[in-house]
Amino acid sequence: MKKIFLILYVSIITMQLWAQKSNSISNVQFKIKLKQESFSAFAPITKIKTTNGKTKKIETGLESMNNLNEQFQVENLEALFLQSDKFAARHIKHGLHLWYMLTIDSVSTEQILQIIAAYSTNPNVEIAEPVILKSPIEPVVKSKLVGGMKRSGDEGFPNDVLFSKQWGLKNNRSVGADIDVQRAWAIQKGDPSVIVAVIDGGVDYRHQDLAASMWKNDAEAKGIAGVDDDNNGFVDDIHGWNFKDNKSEISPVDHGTHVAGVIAAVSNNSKGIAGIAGGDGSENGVKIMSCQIFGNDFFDIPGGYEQAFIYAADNGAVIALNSWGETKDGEYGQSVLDAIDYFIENAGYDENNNPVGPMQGGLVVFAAGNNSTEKPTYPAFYKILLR
Ligand SMILES: [Ca+2]
Ligand SMILES: [Ca+2]
Ligand SMILES: [Ca+2]
Repeated sequence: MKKIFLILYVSIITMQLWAQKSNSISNVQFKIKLKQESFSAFAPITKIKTTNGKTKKIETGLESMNNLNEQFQVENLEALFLQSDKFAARHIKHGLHLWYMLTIDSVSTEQILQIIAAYSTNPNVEIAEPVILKSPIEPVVKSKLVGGMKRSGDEGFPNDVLFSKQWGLKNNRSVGADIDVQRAWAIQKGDPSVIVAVIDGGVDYRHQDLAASMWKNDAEAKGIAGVDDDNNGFVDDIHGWNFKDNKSEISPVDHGTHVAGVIAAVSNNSKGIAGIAGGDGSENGVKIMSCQIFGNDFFDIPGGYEQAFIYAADNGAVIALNSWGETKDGEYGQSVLDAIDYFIENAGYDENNNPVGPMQGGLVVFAAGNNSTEKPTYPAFYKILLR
């Protein structure tokens, strides 16, 4: 399996010059993590003040937090992570149940930082942090390099019509410009037991070069529409989940589809490109689970990032592929890192901690960005990731 990791790791290196959008944090939402000892008394309910009939009052069972909620006119307070009966024990072990997202009326950046500071000093709060906006890492330079030049002995594989343009995989003109993929393919071309979660824009799961590589949740595919057939908390999640709109239908997005194609476009099918782990022509490459966090508009979806890692781990993915980053250099959301830690520790295990799938423990890959900066950009800078 290490060979698969290497193949995917190298695939990230091949991604070209990238840029990131300007720094920013949400002006309407922020996150808190309760202290464990405060959780038993925490019981958030929303009341509507009768004085004017409009102002919401979020009561929590914790007096000092009620006061903060009232002072800053908190409009909504809800769990950041979906509660799961099946995986409750390991969710609680990782403290996922302690995270909440709070929503207020839009304020200035300076004001929301002051509000977050006030929550940080509350005796019931372990962490209060902003929602740092994220953006996909996008190509900004087109290469004129060419590739696909086969060596003697390579004849016949792969036969994909666009392989000659995949200079990042195979290139005999510019030394070091490729990943010399055919040497890797001599060892391993992919493995359908490996499920790769593409946490990105939605993957075009009907695409002629991707349809056969999509992960399929059989219980839902063969189940009843509108029913959560596998009782995983997500209704009709056949190929993944659309966290952007919180629904089952995946909206195809160029960026996510591109990333999925690099990994697992069906190889040797005479169509399109060859995926790096797209199999040998028998549709036996790795499988793609689409965890959609971006749309074509690339707006940030607070909360979906964290939840995507949990969904992926709890539903069989063992590799999480990410081509996005925080837009604020050097800063990160601890909730995102907690979700990454969860994936790394729990992927490949069932709810009873029994090994399932091709490997135990998940591998998280992030694009490091390529904007010629020495500044750390998270989550790629997180020390336990491949990047
Ligand atoms: Ca389901
Ligand atoms: Ca269903
Ligand atoms: Ca192909």
